[in-house]
Amino acid sequence: MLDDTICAPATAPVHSSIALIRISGPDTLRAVSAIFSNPDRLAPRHASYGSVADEGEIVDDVIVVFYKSPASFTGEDMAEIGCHGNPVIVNRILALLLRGGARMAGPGEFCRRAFLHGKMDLTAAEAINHIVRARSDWEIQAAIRQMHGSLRTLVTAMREDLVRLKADIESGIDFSEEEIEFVTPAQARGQVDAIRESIEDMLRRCRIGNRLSGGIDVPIVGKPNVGKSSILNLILNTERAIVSDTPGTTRDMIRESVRIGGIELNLYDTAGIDSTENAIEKKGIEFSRRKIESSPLVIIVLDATTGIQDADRTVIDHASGRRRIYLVNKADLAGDEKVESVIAELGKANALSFSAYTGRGLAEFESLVTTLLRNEFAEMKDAFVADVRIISLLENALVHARETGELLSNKEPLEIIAFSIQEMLDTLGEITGEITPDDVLSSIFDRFCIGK
Ligand SMILES: Nc1nc2c(ncn2[C@@H]2O[C@H](COP(=O)(O)OP(=O)(O)OP(=O)(O)O)[C@@H](O)[C@H]2O)c(=O)[nH]1
Ligand SMILES: [Mg+2]
Repeated sequence: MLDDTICAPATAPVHSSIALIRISGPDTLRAVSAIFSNPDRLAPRHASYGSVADEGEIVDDVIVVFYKSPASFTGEDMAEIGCHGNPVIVNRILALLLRGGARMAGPGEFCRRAFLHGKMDLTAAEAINHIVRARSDWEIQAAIRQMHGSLRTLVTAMREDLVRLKADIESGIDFSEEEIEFVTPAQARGQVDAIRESIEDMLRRCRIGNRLSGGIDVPIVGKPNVGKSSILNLILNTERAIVSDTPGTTRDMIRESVRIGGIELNLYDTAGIDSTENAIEKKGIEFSRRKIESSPLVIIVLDATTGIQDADRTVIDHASGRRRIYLVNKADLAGDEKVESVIAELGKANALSFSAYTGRGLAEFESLVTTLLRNEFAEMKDAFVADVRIISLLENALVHARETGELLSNKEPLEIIAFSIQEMLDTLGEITGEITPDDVLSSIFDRFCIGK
């Protein structure tokens, strides 16, 4: 249904300085002219000042920008009405547009129309959704690159290579009796291998993006009562976790997100790790262990007043092989000499004198986290903001690529090889949306906001 005209607020329904209403579809100019005081001034890509009135009563003074098809976001006639940022005003203007024959847009409907009119491919549309939802600087940058075609360019190039290879192979089929080989089996194998490697590389980059877009998991671990919950509260600057001098206070894992150095971290306050007979505590400890194993960075908290004990060594053992930061906590109580001896005993870098009470060490901690993660995730720079849809399509394409390679090696009939290449082509085509069933489109755009 592209012959109707849709409208929606593009800004959140809150009190703010300005709000924006979008309209798209063939009836845009008429619908806007009907409610705008200066319809004669509506020229494409010009901001026109005037007011919107409802039966003689002014609703608000507004700026209207009209976009003439096809030079608009959706590719259709479009308009944007900028009014004062009050949800009551926005709703009244929308009601007038609806009365004039427009209909409320569903989630992502503007993007969907842009896609259907060839204004963008699916990787760009999905990137726009990521730009709106991203919580880290790197993700915004990756999403903008993707909106500009970083992923599409690779997929398109790969498909062009495959189309050529398939044509060569099919020509081989046509002339098979005359024994003319357009491409030798070794050449074909080489080309398929190169494409398989490109798919593997794209998959790797998509997986990095997918893993990082939810934030990086960083558990705070240590034996009971060392100050893990106090440290979480300090970093978050709120009283999120219960702190008490009773060892074993934290039993359930607490997860809170925080941004450090432009990177989203999911901090986990965990149950203190110790040998315990208490069943509930044991479960909490088991969770902590598993979290350590699945996280790229672990914060190990030690109590400077007690020094390193057996329970601490157990924790340190659990985290071996992980990237670690040691916080030698309660430095305010222990005094510098004691703290230094604990740091010396650790004998490792990344140990900081810390106090959850005074905030000592917090700035150093934040810059250490940034440095460690910058190194660890240098790859962020070329990650794609792909979700499961793209990842599973790439996985399927990889299966077909391996299959095609084997068929070539086994000198299977050329028709079968050509068919396998076609499957790879179709799968890759779904990534950009060249070949995409309607229900897939709905499931993609339904996740967008209204007005997007
Ligand atoms: N003086 C001082 N006391 C601290 C510091 N950090 C924590 N404490 C105290 O140490 C006790 C334990 O703190 P928690 O934050 O509950 O420790 P925890 O590691 O979460 O403990 P469990 O959840 O039981 O494993 C509380 O009485 C805190 O007030 C610190 O830096 N200095
Ligand atoms: Mg605790």
